[in-house]
Amino acid sequence: MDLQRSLEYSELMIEKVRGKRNILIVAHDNPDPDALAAAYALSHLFLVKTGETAVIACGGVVGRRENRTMVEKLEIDVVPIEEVDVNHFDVVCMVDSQPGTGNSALPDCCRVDIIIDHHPLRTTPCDRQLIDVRDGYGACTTILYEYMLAQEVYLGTRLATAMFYAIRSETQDLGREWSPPDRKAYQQLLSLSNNRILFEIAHAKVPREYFLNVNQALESARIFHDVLVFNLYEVEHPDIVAEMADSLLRMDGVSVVLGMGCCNKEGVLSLRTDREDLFAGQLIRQMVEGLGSAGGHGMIAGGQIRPMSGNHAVQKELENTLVKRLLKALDYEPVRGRRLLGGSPTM
Ligand SMILES: [Mn+2]
Repeated sequence: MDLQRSLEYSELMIEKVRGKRNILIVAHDNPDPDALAAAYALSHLFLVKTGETAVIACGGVVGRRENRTMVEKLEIDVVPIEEVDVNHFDVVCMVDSQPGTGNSALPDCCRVDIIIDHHPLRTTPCDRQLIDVRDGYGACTTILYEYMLAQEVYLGTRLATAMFYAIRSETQDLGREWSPPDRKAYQQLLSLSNNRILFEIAHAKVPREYFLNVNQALESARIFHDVLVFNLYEVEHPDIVAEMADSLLRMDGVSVVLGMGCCNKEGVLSLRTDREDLFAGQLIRQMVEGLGSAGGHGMIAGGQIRPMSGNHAVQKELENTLVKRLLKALDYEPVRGRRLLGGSPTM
């Protein structure tokens, strides 16, 4: 942990919002538990230290049932960014993302005063901006946990549970891209968390569409060398693509998964790998060049294709293009995909 740095940054941030009536905290679109908990924690820090109430906003939807249950049970107040006037705020903060990387509905022209993130630094810092980007951290929430420690802020059960669940899901229980500070935060937050609520979140009921998506992921899955590709086509919310990608990475002999879907005329891409010699964030950016935007970490990355045609044939064509680019980036021979279910090679 870097408590000295956390103390300095949190101090500067608190001073920046002190006396400001209108504070906005933006999480990335279709927020995951890490973005939600980091925003929740930052608003709590500001409330305790300055008495100011911040508004938490994001684009897209809280899609996964686990995440919706987290928001409901832990009473995290998130509003759609379309419903707020971003020009109305004195201070704008961004968590778990950076301006100009394509995963936030916050207009690019909007001034961002505070950025807290754990993705590689991509934003160009400008004057008087406070940027705490620690790309060695597995979860953005861990940075916020350090702020809480440094500022000696008491963590209630709800906030602790949200933060614990965030680190747990982001690092897959400290199995993926975790750092010693994540481990420490995870251990300390566990003892403060409500395990009954944690169970309710992790075992949330899912609708029938969920299983239709599972079926589509399996039916469409093709394997090229150690790369598995699936296409869900139209989905109700983008998170499902990432969820299926995580799950299919368990397939024997597969070490890279590319998942695709389309939501509200936007293509949704998800890339997963368990190979430590690859950097998923860079791979996906190479793949979407000229087609959209993307970013991520070493083992998990995501992208957006804008605009995306609703036509299946066009979407299939895009899939072929992305597979070609991915195989090339990995230095693999072009091959025909083998169906995950079924013996004979097709397509
Ligand atoms: Mn994150």
